[in-house]
Amino acid sequence: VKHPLEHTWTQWHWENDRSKSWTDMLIEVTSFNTVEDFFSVYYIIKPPSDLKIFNDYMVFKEGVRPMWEDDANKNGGRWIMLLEKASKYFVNKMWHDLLLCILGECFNYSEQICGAVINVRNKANKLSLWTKDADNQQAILSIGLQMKQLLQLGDMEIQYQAHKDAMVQHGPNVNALYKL
Ligand code: M7G
Repeated sequence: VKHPLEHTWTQWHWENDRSKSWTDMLIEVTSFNTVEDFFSVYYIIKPPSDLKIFNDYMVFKEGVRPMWEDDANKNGGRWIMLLEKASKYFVNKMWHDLLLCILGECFNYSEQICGAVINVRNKANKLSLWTKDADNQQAILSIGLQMKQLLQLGDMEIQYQAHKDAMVQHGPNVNALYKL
């Protein structure tokens, strides 16, 4: 008997290809709703540390596309952590641990969670946790504090950015609504 997850989740992959638009570079890989099926996906695909620069993994609740435009994300935002000069081991561990936290419904406001993203980039990889409502201060702060505790981030900073701001601002200039 497999162990059911509370939700069905979808694994996505994004790979940069200059000839395509951002949304066309997004590929829906597979969905799973048990612990066993999650791990069979997790161990078949490459760990984030083996991805080329300009690749992303996304794991979102089924039915939520991992983009700002989706109804579940359009009023939301993300807690983001920069993984600068992090070892391969640390990058993979953070991605693994964040996935287990969302799949295992570890957050008090788990209904606010849309999904998790890892962006593999030149300067720094970025790990983020997407939430539904950028106006729900109580939920956002609770989720951020739990993310820091569960991932044992210590004094590593995480920032909350609204997707509405990320749509019009870029890179390091995106306004942070909260910092923890
Ligand atoms: P990024 O990949 O989140 O960060 O966004 P990066 O700057 O470290 O590469 C890079 C660009 O991808 C954005 O400026 C957008 O043009 C596009 N992009 C990223 N996201 C998350 C979205 C999205 O959800 N929807 C759309 N339409 N474009 C996006």
